[in-house]
Amino acid sequence: MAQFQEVEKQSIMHPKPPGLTLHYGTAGLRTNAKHLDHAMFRMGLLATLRSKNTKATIGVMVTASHNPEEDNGLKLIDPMGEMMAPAWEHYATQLANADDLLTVLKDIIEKEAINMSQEANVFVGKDTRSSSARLSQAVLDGVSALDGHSKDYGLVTTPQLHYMVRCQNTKGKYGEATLDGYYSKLCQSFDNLPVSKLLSVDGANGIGALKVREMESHLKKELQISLFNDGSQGKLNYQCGADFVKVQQKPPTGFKMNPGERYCSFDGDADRIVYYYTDSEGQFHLLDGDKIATLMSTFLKELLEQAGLNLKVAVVQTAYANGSSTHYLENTMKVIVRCAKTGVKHLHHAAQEFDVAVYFESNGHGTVLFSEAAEEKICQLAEDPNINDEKKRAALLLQNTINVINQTVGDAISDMLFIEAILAIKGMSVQQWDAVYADLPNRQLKVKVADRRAIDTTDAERRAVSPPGMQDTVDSLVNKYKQARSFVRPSGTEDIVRVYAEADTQSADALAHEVSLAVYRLAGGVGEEPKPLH
Ligand code: 16G
Ligand code: ZN
Repeated sequence: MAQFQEVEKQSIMHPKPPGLTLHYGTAGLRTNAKHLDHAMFRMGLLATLRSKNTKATIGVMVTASHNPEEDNGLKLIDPMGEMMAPAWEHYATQLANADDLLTVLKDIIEKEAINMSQEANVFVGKDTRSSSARLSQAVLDGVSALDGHSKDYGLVTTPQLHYMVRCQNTKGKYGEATLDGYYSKLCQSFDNLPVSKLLSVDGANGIGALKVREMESHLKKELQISLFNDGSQGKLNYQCGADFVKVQQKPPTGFKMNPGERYCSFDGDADRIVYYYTDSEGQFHLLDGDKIATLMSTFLKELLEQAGLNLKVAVVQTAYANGSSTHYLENTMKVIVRCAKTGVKHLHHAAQEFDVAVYFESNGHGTVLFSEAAEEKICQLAEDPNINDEKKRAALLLQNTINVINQTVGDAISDMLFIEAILAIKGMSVQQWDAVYADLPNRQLKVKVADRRAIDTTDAERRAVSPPGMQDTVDSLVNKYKQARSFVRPSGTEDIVRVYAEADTQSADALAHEVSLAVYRLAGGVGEEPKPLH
């Protein structure tokens, strides 16, 4: 077939470095940008096949998110704007590593019974990394090698590309598949909300900064944004951004904070956000994904009650969610809480089972999902002329919330607008938000092992089923501490085992260390034995 000849010819321009193995992991492909050209070309091929297979537009985002600027990677986006179905991740890995490209390609076509004469459409976007332009061209080459149509959105945030894909495949029902469409949808609903405060935004020197700037003209005066780490000087994700702030528990380097003011940080592709402030004693306070989920779910639950709508609100977290947040949500707010495996797609999937579900990872990636039935009920109520003012107000606020939220994936820009609206509507300061519950002291550590697959987990990663004795040891260590919890899991992005521990005091550090030692001894630790933190 002519198509395959074209693939063969073009693939010579995108050779695979010998001996390199890539893995399509939790959030797509990722490695040093130098080694990615062939993989990008091949993912262009895969996206085209996926498009033929689903008879819908597929998205390809070139980014390595919160990772160093020297890295790059790619995320594939399915028709409704969700991350690519796990069954296809395996094909992505196979294709990226194939020595005989055509054989693997034909194999996928046969297995999925893909009609090669079906039209294909692929949307492509990229972040601000210096390698992204070249790598996104390789993706476009892959699409055209299989006769697919492509649309290059150029510089966009990851969630913006997710949004475009969904708009396209719902024929505009979700919105217009342009940046203008995105800003108008989010900002229009925002216009109806009372907001008028200053917020400082750390753009991680990345795409989020460019896009916040672009959005400002749509925002009118409701929200005053002061942008820092806007990419004009600093390096992407370096000493700044959501991941740095969350992991280091401190503000971006070199940035002076005013006590009591609100700050937030995006990550390098603007799909994560965390908030923070310093108090009058200069103490730093972080409001992570757990605090954000609490704020959003509380707000939504109250509005649904005021509107008299019988819709269930759930919060989906991961094992990393601070125990205090889970306790508060279950016992004080009385919302349903579910725990999912780490990785956005797992949370998203779990959230789809509820009327209204807020999902967040502690690291700041999250959004809200409304079921179709829930959206319909809310819209009907908002248009009902026979309801009282309180119900009307609640229904309209819920309707605006649906529009301000990017339901396809966690979106720093959309989350920021929603959080700002909630704080304004409730007349709540960042300190009051923070005071809703107090985080339990916690610690995360990494352990190097010969093979991280030695650890296998169950119960949304909260319990280890192998190696033998691992979970019993963790249990007995946890028992020595008060209000303690700990778990171990193999990382999905690095060749290590992660350890998490929390307790009523900073003795969480000691617990995390003891559990690390147990991992080192029972799961084939390599290098030096973990040392105590203090
Ligand atoms: C990826 C995931 C993130 C998760 C992290 C865990 C997406 C878009 N990103 O970055 O959600 O928290 O992996 O990494 O799914 P780990 O497995 O190394 O702990
Ligand atoms: Zn990201």
